[in-house]
Amino acid sequence: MLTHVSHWSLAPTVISPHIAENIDRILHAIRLHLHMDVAFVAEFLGSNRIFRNVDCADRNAPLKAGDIIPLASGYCRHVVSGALPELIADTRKLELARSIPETASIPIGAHLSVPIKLEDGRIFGTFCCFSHRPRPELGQRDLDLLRTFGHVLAADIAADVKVDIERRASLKKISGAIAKGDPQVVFQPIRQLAGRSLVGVECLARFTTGPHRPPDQWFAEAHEVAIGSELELLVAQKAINACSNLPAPLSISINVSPDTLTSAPVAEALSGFHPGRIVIEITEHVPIADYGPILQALAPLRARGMRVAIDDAGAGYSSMRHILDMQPDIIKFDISLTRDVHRDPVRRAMAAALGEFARRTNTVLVAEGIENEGEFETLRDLGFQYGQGYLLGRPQPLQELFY
Ligand code: G
Ligand code: MN
Repeated sequence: MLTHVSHWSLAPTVISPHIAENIDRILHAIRLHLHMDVAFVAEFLGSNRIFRNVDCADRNAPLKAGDIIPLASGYCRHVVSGALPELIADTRKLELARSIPETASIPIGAHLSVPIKLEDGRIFGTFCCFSHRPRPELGQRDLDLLRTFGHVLAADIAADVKVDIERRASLKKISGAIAKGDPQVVFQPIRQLAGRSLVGVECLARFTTGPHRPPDQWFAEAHEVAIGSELELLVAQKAINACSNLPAPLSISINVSPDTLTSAPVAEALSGFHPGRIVIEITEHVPIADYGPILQALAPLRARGMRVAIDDAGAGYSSMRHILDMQPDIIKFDISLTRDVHRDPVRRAMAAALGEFARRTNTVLVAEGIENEGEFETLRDLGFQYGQGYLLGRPQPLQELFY
């Protein structure tokens, strides 16, 4: 769980594909122009260098993209510190160059290297090329060419570095919250409208760590940095652990996004509780382009007895298409439709229509966000079987629910 989070700090910068292609093209052109054997871009990573892009004349390259070599060995560190010049036409003539093991082992006869400096002065890494044989004819103009392209590379990479810095800050913030025990899970009762007896609970995430903001903003940020699904499944697992003694036949409803459903080990996260008492609430914040993969991911879970609910029906992206294409067992009537339903004939008409739809299709309806008796009675009289909301119970720790 959350493996991405624990390794974020030592990961190389994420370079976007079109920038990586640009770098490859520049390396290739420069290497041919200067008649060198190898050209590369290396990123400094703590005490290591990682070779990001390598262009090489022969197939048995002494280096390949992805190789990680300590900064302590090789030329880069010495060039950046000024101990070695950026242009070395003949490595045999410099004692420090001769003392570097790679000079003999690769071998390196001539070496050109410029630091890739970002706007803030930070050094991303180096842009280098070398030839196996000494190249006494190399001069200032060749170095200037490398420098010029070094600036082009730095400008290209800078945009990705900026995104990467923000990404790391988000990961740090989220992993910090997780380390402090977030997200915590609270449980909101779902009750029968006739008689108000408890039928299940919806598991909801809560963050106690700052910045203080609603859980959906935490999830949105986590999805932006590709750990949204891990966070969702962490909540699911915590919820299931907390519910191990939930009396039968009470159900637990767990919020899962379509993205998580199609890309993460949902079945594994939901194991450990009676599948027939699990409801998967499909929560959507972006339009769904293709329902095929979602239906495919749901099929084995449904086969084990889990039920599917469409969350927030009638709001935003949770459209009629969801209902038609996913054929849910449960439709959750959005809070925005519940609000003032007793006073607003238009909302009442919508509730009545959805009620009729549910009866004809044998779907269970749950009204969300019921806050007062007026809303409660109106929905009950329109044939809604179930509801939740502050009137019927706040989201709360499970023990308090049975207290
Ligand atoms: O999208 P979803 O329906 O899963 O989100 C439910 C959210 O709505 C939870 O954060 C919960 O705390 C909140 N909520 C639950 N009941 C009520 C209610 O009666 N009124 C309001 N305003 N919010 C509610
Ligand atoms: Mn929900």
